[in-house]
Parts: sequence; structure tokens; C-alpha cells
Amino acid sequence: MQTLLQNALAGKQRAVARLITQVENNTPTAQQALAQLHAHTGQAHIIGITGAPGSGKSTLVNELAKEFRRREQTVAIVAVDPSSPFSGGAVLGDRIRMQDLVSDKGIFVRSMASRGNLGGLAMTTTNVTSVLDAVGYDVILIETVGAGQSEVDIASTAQTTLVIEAPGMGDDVQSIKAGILEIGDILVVNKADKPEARRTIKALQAMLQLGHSTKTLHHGTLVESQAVVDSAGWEVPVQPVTSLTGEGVADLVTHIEQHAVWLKNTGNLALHRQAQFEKQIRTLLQAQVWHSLVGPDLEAVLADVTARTLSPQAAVAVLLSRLAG
Ligand SMILES: Nc1nc2c(ncn2[C@@H]2O[C@H](COP(=O)(O)OP(=O)(O)O)[C@@H](O)[C@H]2O)c(=O)[nH]1
Ligand SMILES: [Mg+2]
Repeated sequence: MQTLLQNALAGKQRAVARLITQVENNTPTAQQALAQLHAHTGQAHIIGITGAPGSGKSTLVNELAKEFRRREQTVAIVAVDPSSPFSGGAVLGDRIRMQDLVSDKGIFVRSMASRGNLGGLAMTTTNVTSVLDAVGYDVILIETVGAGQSEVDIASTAQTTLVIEAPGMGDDVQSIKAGILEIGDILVVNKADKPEARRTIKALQAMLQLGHSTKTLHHGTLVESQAVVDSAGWEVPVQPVTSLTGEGVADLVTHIEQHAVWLKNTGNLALHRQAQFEKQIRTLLQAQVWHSLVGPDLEAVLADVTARTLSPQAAVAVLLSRLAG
């Protein structure tokens, strides 16, 4: 395990990939490795990209990766799509464009196994992200399908969350329907090359704006003003992009970088991290306490509770009393 860790920390992509497989399988080795890697984490900027299937997330992630590379940042991409497991090299939407990336040592691409993740998909994603952070990727892009609670959980791993909307997918604004609009730090209207995009932008702005002014960058210049100020004081921008051509992507990355600076300067980054660690410690503690206390006696306890000779409350008291003994 030490060699694997050393190789991963030295940036060897094979070792990183093998370590991630361990993490996905939630092996004891993985837990030990994560414990050792913890001190090395905390440097990466973690960005979540979520939105309806077909909104263009993978195409955008591809372009974002290229733009961050232009800015001399190393990039790791984690694609989480429980509904459609990837096969072979088809990790991103477009295989051909993908070839621009695969030869670049500053980019690491991983699609998460969709099969039963023992620790839960959100926890596994958090752990995979920690590995990538520890081994030194500057930027981590997490692509998830925006379809409800598990996306919200995964998005909570990210420091900056992009909600992707695209025109031509029905009358409704998809992210509102899915209940994920609120988690967006930046709202992205992809497929801005389509004429209907204007309506989507307007619809989002109408949804969001409460009379506050918003920043929309176009070739680095402010062109529109509409946005919402979220509870913590960040103005959520609405950014049009055309991922097919890369148009608007540089402006989007500028917004992302501004959000990173804002997070740091306001102390929100520290708060976010604390909340993440609290959740992680709680999950680990619950699992261990459950495992060590309940384990072999579960059936007997359940039988008594089912027979109404023991209440669930009394069962907990009995089980907990063993901790002291
Ligand atoms: N017209 C147009 N099509 C796009 C754009 N971005 C992505 N697409 C297309 O939308 C489809 C879905 O893209 P994909 O990235 O796989 O979406 P995902 O399911 O959200 O990951 C593909 O056919 C893309 O070529 C864009 O900016 N403009
Ligand atoms: Mg995709």
C-alpha cells in the first residue's frame, strides 16, 4: 500500500487509478490510504457540473478542462452518471474531441462505477475527490446528472456548483423542475448558438432576479445585468456558453475563479470544509458504531422488538451500554 500511495503522490496516473478503484470498493486499504492522504488535501478547487441529460455537461467539461489547461492548471475529471455506465474510452460525450485531452499528462479522467457503491455514491465521490486533491490536481471537475437528491449530495462536495441549462428540451426550465436551481453558484445556459437560448436566459433571469443586478461576461466585458444574490452574498451569474465551439467558456472560467476568490475571502470556503468534514466524521462514526455494537446481536434484538418485549428505545439503551463495558 505504501508504494501505491507513494506512486500516487508522485503523480503516477496508474497508481492514482488503482487507488481510486480501492476507494470505490471501500476496502480497508482505501480507508487507511485516505487517512494518510488527508494531510495532503485542501489545495484543489472542486467544481460540480450538474444538469439534465443532454444539456451538454460532458461537452462543457471537455472545454472547461482545455481552458483550465490554457491557464496552466492541472485538471481531474470525475464523471458520475448512475444511469449510464461508461464503457471503454467513451467517458466524455465526444470521443474525437476527447483525444485532445488523453495525451495530456495534466489531465486525469475517471468515470465512477455505477454499481453499488458501498459507502454511498456521494461519500465515494467525496473520497475519490480527496485522492485527486491529495495527489495534486489543481482543479477537479465532477459531472453529475441533475436529477434530485443524490445530485444535491454530490454537489455539496463541490466548492463551486454549475447548473447547466439548455434550450430546446421542452418548455420547462429543467433545473427548476429537478429542484437543483438553488444549488447553482453559477447558472450556465449551454447551446447558446441556438436561437431559443435567449428565451432560456430570460426565463432563468426572471426566476432568479429579485431586482438585483447580475454579471454576464461576454468576451470579458459586462453586457447584461440580471442576477440573484444568494443568502451568503454571492451574485449568481447567468453565463451563456456554446460548448460545441468553446464560445463563452473563458468567461465562465473567469466567473469560476471569481467564485473561488469570493469563497476564500468571505470565509465561506472554511465553513464549507467544516460542514463537509462534519458530515464525513458523522457517517464514519455511525458506520463504525453500528458495526461494532449491533453486528452479531441484530437478529436477537430485532426479534425482541418485533415481539414487543423490547422497545426500540430500550434496545438502543442496551446496545449503547455495551460501549461503557
Ligand atoms: N447546438 C449545440 N449542441 C451542443 C452544445 N453542447 C453540446 N451539444 C450537443 O448536445 C448533446 C448532448 O451533449 P452531452 O455533452 O453528451 O450532454 P450531457 O448528457 O449533459 O453530458 C450532444 O449531441 C452534443 O453535441 C452546444 O453548445 N450547442
Ligand atoms: Mg454526460
